[in-house]
This record gives sequence, C-alpha cells and structure tokens, in this order.
Amino acid sequence: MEDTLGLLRIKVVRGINLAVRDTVASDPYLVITMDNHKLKTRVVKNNCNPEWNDELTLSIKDTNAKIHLTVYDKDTFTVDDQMGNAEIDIKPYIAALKLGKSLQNLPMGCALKRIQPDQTNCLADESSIVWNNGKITQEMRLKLRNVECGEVVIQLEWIEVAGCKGLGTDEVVNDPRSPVKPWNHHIRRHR
Ligand SMILES: [Ca+2]
Ligand SMILES: [Ca+2]
Repeated sequence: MEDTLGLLRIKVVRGINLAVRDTVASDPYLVITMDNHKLKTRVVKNNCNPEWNDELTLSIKDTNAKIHLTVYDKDTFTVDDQMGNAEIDIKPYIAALKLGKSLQNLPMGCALKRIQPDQTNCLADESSIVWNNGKITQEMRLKLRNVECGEVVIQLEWIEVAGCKGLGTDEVVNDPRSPVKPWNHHIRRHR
C-alpha cells in the first residue's frame, strides 16, 4: 500500500446509442484497463442503451497513468465484437481534488471546474467537477472512437484509504507558482 495514492472509483453509468454488432442490437459490456489491471462491467443483453450502473475501482499509483475503456458485444460462439474505445483523462479531476481542503464552505452541487470537449480528450459534452456533500466527483460523457457511433457516461470518485500516500504532496510542494498548500495528512503511516 505504501506506493498507492488512493482508490479511483469509476461508476460506469450507461451507454448511449451504441453500435449494433448482432442482428438488431448488441450485448454490451465495458472493460477498463490501466497498466496491467483490467476491470469489467456486467453484460447487458440485447440493448444499445444499457444501464450498467457498475462501480469499478482502480488503485492509483501514478496520477499520469493512462486509463482506457473499451466496449464489447458479448458473443457466444465467436470472439466478442468491438464497439469502440476511449481514454479517460483524470488530470483535471486530480487537480481539483488537490484543492479539496480549501473548499469546505462551498454550497452543495457547486461546480469546481468545467472541462470542454477538445482534441486531447474524448469528451462528447462539457464535463463538470462537482462538490457535493463533502465529495468531489466528475461525470463525463465520452464519445467512443474507432466505431460508427456510441457514447458512455461515467462518474469518477476518489477514495482516500488509510495507509496510502494520498494526493498532493511532492508535486504541489515543488511548484513555486502554486498557491495551494499541500494537504496535511492525518493518516498515520504504518512502518
Ligand atoms: Ca456480435
Ligand atoms: Ca452479441
């Protein structure tokens, strides 16, 4: 646990207008990969607008790690068909989390940051990082690449874990332009 910063919970909410890979629909499931880790949602049968509402949790050691998602059509007798992929850019979310401590007095539901779709992200629409009930979350609608159509909606939530390093220590300290004070972690180190 020493080199783990914390957990990132990715709630895979739903798919929108996903590609047809059987006769009239598909049996979609979504796979998230980061380095050697691989997590899957359940399969929703015969539905191009699936409501997965599955929570997948990654343990994060490097906030620059690339997180990929791929949607597949589950098939029984052949290899599962691909239904597009996307990359999840967590950098704006991590930056907002690092500001977290100074946000105690904000009203619930307040948007900390809005990220616009551009060439460098896979966003289909504006995405907001929101302060709500002591939690900072980001919902993203991602446009799938390498496929004729389809979007997926996910939500990011950071989970601090006792014994993990947490966010916002060395990077923030080493940046003299940053007005942000590093979080003083009350988490005890087990050595
Ligand atoms: Ca198929
Ligand atoms: Ca199928």
